[in-house]
Amino acid sequence: MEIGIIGFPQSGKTTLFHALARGRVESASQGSGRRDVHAGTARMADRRLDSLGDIIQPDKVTPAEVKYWDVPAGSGDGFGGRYLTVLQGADALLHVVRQFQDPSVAHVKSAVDPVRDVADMEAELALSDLAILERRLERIEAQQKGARAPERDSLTRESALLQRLKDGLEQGVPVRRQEAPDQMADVLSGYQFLTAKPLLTVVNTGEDGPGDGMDRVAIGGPGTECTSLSARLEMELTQLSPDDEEEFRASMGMTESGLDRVVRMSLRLLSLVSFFTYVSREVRAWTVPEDTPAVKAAGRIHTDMERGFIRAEVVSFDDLSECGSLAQCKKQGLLRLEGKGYSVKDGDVITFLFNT
Ligand SMILES: Nc1nc2c(ncn2[C@@H]2O[C@H](COP(=O)(O)OP(=O)(O)O)[C@@H](O)[C@H]2O)c(=O)[nH]1
Ligand SMILES: [Mg+2]
Repeated sequence: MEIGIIGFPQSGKTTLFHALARGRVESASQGSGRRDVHAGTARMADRRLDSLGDIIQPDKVTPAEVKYWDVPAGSGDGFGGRYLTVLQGADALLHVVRQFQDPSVAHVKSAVDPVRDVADMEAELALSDLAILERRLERIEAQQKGARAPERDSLTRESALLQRLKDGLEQGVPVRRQEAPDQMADVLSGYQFLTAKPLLTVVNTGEDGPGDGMDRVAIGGPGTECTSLSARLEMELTQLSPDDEEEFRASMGMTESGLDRVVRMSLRLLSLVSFFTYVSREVRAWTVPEDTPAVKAAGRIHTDMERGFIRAEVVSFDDLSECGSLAQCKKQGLLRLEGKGYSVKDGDVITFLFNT
């Protein structure tokens, strides 16, 4: 899973990025730009994985990972060049919106106004999509001139769809809220429109917690989520030992790490589920889209496992944690044998049997 972090200058993007990546940051240049785009990986916190470690006592526990890109932006005329390339490749976008009032941190605009920034970012994303749409519409028009009948028909259909999306965008409706015929889904996904991507809005509240107007910031609708945290506080907490961190959070009345929440909401936004494997004394978490068949889930681990798939032995995390051991689950008949087409559920603990 890859997530592009966007937001206006001084909103806290880089701070949040470093907190999520906990120091595991690489610089990557996309295209020929002078400034690097930073990428980092974060482990996906999952309490179930921790307790599987306690039950199974493996040599190694490996969480699933998510990759974040820190994409500086906010030029006012849409995303372009290498930034656009990075964002188009992302599965979801995370918009950091500044709400914290800190006189020592300059603001590029006259005043802190999260509601305005949410609207401005929507416009920025829409501008990027409009530029792509316009280029494509022009090219289609040129192609139609020399095209034969069947090809011309499909170009006409595509052009009608793109024109409709463009009209919608110009009226302020993001592509993710627009309807397109099912048979155009492939065409549409090829464009990687930014306003079609799932969007997680993270309001950076500052250390004092949410101020007024949070409810106005929350943008809604399918494919969007909204949460709040203090990027600086989360960053500082990553410097503490896990015990100290928990103690601090408890003393502040924070039940959950803001970073864990961001990861959890991202998974939900992308309709991903987690399953767990135990192989060669390693317990490991994986993520796949909801309704992934077992044989495809096996393929995530190794292509050989997909090719030689025989069956999957499945127990739910809840059953396993209740029984206390895999052997006990087997005895109680809670270990199920499932075939290729079984759709993997969140929390499944799976052993794949396969021919090599
Ligand atoms: N007071 C306060 N300052 C913050 C918070 N998050 C970020 N900052 C500060 O805001 C400034 C800009 O943050 P940065 O992450 O570089 O923003 P970016 O331009 O969006 O990448 C830095 O000085 C941060 O320390 C926060 O939660 N509270
Ligand atoms: Mg930055």
